Amino acid sequence: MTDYERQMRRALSLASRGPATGVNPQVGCVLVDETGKIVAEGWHRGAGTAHAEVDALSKVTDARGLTAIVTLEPCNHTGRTGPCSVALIEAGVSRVVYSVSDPNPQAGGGAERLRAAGIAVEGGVLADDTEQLLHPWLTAVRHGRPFVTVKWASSLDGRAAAADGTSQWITGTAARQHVHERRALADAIVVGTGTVLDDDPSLTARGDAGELMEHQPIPVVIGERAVPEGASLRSHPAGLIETASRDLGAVLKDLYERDIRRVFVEGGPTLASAFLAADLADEVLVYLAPTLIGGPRLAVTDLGITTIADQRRLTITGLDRLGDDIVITARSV
Ligand code: AOF
Ligand code: ZN
Repeated sequence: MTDYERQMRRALSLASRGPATGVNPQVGCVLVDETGKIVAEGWHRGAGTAHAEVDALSKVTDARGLTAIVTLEPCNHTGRTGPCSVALIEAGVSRVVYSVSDPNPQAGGGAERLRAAGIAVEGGVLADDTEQLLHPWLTAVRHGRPFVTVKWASSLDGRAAAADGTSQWITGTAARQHVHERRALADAIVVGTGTVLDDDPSLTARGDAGELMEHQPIPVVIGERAVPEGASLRSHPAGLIETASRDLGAVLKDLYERDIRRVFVEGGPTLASAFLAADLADEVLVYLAPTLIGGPRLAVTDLGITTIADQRRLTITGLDRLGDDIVITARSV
């Protein structure tokens, strides 16, 4: 491992201290002297707070001649805070080493601006690691819509409910707790009105003892029927977004404009299938219970695929046992 890689590893670990949700990415930065010693560390704590580079720079009195190792290309814009490229130039650093280019069209161009100011700039260090850490954020910004996880729970034979519609409970408590942890990694939870009317879900992210987690994604209900006055969702701590649009691409674009970068689609089969059919699912999260139900209530319905050549191949990125159940994460290739 080179020195830059070792220092980038540290910057990545600092980055992961920041919030995984919200409009801004997790970013870390270390400043090193000419002997390779880390003299300052910084990380980003969420939108509106200092960027990682500025946080690190604030820890030294004189940054002249130092090298900045940063997990994302320094930004070049004035957003909620000023441009990091300019902060690094003014501080007098002599070299900037970053991992992944910033795909945000408003913020990009930092590397060029630094080079134009005579600073040595190198990108791509530990790029695979950063791509993995920031996968949902990078995917969202590259597509200009939130990263979409579609979740369902089913029997081993792929059913989400029995013929009469009863579905509680197919999976066990460990799987259900896992769902809460995954909800808390999203900015929004999306459901159809059918699920709201049938189940009256609260859609909060709760811990083992039923307590509310610190971060609560906002519920988004898609459908023409209104959410009833007394519905549990009406007292959700993060508020409620309702939309009657059937155009899922337009719904996602609207959510992106509201600074939502990660959505968790939770129900039910009709909505999950609509996201899958529209090719708007970046990831599926499938809970499989060792039970057989049979019958017509499939977890995923028609995807518009009529011949095997059109099947949608995925790559499995995660596989775990949760009590008696299995959880599989898979992504589009
Ligand atoms: C960096 N370092 O630590 C972060 C960056 O609204 P702002 O000012 O917070 O800018 C947000 C954008 O800046 C964000 O979308 C991303 O492109 C970049 N984030 N850049 O150099 C950081 N958090
Ligand atoms: Zn910045």
